[in-house]
Amino acid sequence: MAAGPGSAEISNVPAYEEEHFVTAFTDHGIAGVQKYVSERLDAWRHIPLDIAVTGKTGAGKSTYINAIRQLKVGQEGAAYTDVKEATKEIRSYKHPSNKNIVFWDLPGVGTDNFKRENYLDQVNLKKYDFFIILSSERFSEDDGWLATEIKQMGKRFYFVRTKVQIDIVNEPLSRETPRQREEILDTIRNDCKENLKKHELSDSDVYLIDNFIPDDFDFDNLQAKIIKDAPQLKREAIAFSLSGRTDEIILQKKIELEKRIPIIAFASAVAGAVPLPGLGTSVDVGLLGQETRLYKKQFGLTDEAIKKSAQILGMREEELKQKLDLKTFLLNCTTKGMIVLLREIAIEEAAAEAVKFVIPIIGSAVSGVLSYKTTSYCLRNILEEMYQDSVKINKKFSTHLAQATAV
Ligand SMILES: Nc1nc2c(ncn2[C@@H]2O[C@H](COP(=O)(O)OP(=O)(O)OP(=O)(O)O)[C@@H](O)[C@H]2O)c(=O)[nH]1
Ligand SMILES: [Mg+2]
Repeated sequence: MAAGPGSAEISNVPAYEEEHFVTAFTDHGIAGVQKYVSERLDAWRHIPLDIAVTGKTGAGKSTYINAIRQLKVGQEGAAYTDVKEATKEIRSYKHPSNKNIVFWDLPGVGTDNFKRENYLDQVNLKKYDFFIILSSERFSEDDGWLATEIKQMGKRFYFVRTKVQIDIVNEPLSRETPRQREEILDTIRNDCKENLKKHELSDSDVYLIDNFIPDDFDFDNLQAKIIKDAPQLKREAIAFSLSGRTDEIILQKKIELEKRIPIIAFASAVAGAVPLPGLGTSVDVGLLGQETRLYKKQFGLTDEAIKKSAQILGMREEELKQKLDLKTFLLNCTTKGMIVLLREIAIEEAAAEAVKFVIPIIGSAVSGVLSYKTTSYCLRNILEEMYQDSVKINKKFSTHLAQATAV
């Protein structure tokens, strides 16, 4: 957009956000900016996302949805699965931490009830945002057909081969000279790719999973890729709703959280900031505390989450915090806590940051710019520390898992 009065150059606020800020301010003043920012920060919770899980009967569609929702058949709300054709009508399942993300459990293609020629109309493929095609054992003609139809509709799909642990367990039972795990997985992956290539779908990624071992194989990589591919708001919605604990997912969460910082810093500079006695600047500490709470939740660093992690690792909470040298559990997200933190984080450091920019609406007014810089400096520090803590816990989980499986 064209630069507004007194704003020659904007550095940190993305252009599409900036436009909204200026409109909100022009139309409704500071109250308008406050309203916009609060709605914008919460928007990810309300973005609808419809994910279709499709594939042949028995491929593991319903079991995959249960795995995402951490449920087993028989538990309340779990999808019904069976060793025979199980899902005979389309059902939807809400994501456990975001009711607007909906997984659609589609019946298997190619059964008597859902023949290929009627399948597309019966399941109304057009209504979904993207597709997860599950395939078990051999790549089938139906798999190739489904992938082609989805691609022709201009929609995205992820090709997933399920039940890979069975192949690994079967190997020594069936071969005189069993192959190593990686070799088996490569063989499966290459076979899927070759078959997709035959359907002119050579650019499709293939994910290998086992629904009963979601901590292993590509289960989390698939989720991370889905986030990367999604448009911005949907990407936030997925990233903030995931519960996976791989480095990749933690990193994706950090990337998405980082993008919110200029918005919060901007809000702090323009509206709602309270002067901080003795600090020479104003910061919206309420917003700062609210965002820090979100970080804690996202990185599994709430008191409750740390307690659960300690239990899984067979440690006492205090022991976990000390051994991993966790820093952020001390962070108090109340207004008072945030003011203490702001005092601790050298405000001069924030002010001295070399970034030169002018903020829309407030131009280069010293107080506004300082507030922006302080808020953004502070949030970036908190985010980095929490990210590091989360990575440390994740590493500990990985070694714990490796030790447990080695026994
Ligand atoms: N070992 C293993 N078994 C799986 C996996 N996924 C599914 N199963 C089993 O495979 C069978 C079929 O799974 P479902 O989830 O019912 O398959 P579906 O694709 O929903 O089948 P329909 O509803 O008939 O279309 C069940 O016995 C599951 O327990 C997996 O990743 N590993
Ligand atoms: Mg099913």
